[in-house]
Amino acid sequence: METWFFENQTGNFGIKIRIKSILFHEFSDYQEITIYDTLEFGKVLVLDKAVMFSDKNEFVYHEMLGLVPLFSHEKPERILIIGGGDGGVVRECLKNPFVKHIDLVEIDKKVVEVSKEFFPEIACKLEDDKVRVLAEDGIEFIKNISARGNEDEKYDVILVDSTDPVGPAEGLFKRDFYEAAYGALNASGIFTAQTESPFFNQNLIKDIGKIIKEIYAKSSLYCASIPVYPSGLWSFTAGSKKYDTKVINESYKDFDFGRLEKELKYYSPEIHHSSFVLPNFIKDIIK
Ligand code: AG3
Repeated sequence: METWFFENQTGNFGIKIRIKSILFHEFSDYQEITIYDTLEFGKVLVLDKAVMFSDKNEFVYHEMLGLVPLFSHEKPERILIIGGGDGGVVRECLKNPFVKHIDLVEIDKKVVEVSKEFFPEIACKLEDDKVRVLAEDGIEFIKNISARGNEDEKYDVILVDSTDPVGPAEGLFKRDFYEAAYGALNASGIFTAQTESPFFNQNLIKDIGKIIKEIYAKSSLYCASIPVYPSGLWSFTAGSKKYDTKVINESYKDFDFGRLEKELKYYSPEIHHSSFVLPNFIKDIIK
């Protein structure tokens, strides 16, 4: 008998993935967590019925969310990741030579636990000496840092690796969160968030783009192709106090990207630049 998992992505459209078995299923304090073993994509993590990643193509999202902002920053030493309990973005950030410390603030500690158990290649750096994992509410965390105004606590880069803007992640798509993130960043800090599909979430991308433009000196949007996400095309929105996120910072002019080639399956200096080249319909969304 064939068994399929369906994700209803828009209410009128979705994807189906043929599954070999269900490896894990549980309701945590925050969400429904399911892990499938699938024929096409290997293991797949599903939160509240939405696919978060698959073994076969997680690299696209994690490399692009982690590396584009970091390599446009001159010296990203302190990083904050909100969400991302699977550890994929942590793994990527540690490929940047300047990173000294990463705080990962994931509200649902169950996501961290199951990722370590079922996705060791993704969660592989969660125990690294440079990494601190906190099971806290990311919104509160950022608001507190911003309110305290203690320069030593602030970050060079803040990354939001969230689920869709429903349920536990809703507040991560709101203006007061973006303002608090600004306050928790150093004077030349960069903020980047995953901002859904340019085909299906145009209003969301437009609204976030507008807010980021108002708050930050520079704003930008870049895309990557992720087969298991709604429409397969995904957007990331960046706000920057100083650096141009579209270009790799001069501080990497002697950095040997070739050395990372084996570890990087999507990101490269060429992809960094080309991911900001947008088709007209996306330019229209953010203009
Ligand atoms: N976070 C973004 C997943 C959004 C996918 N949406 C959907 N399938 N409806 C992924 C977290 C990976 N660290």
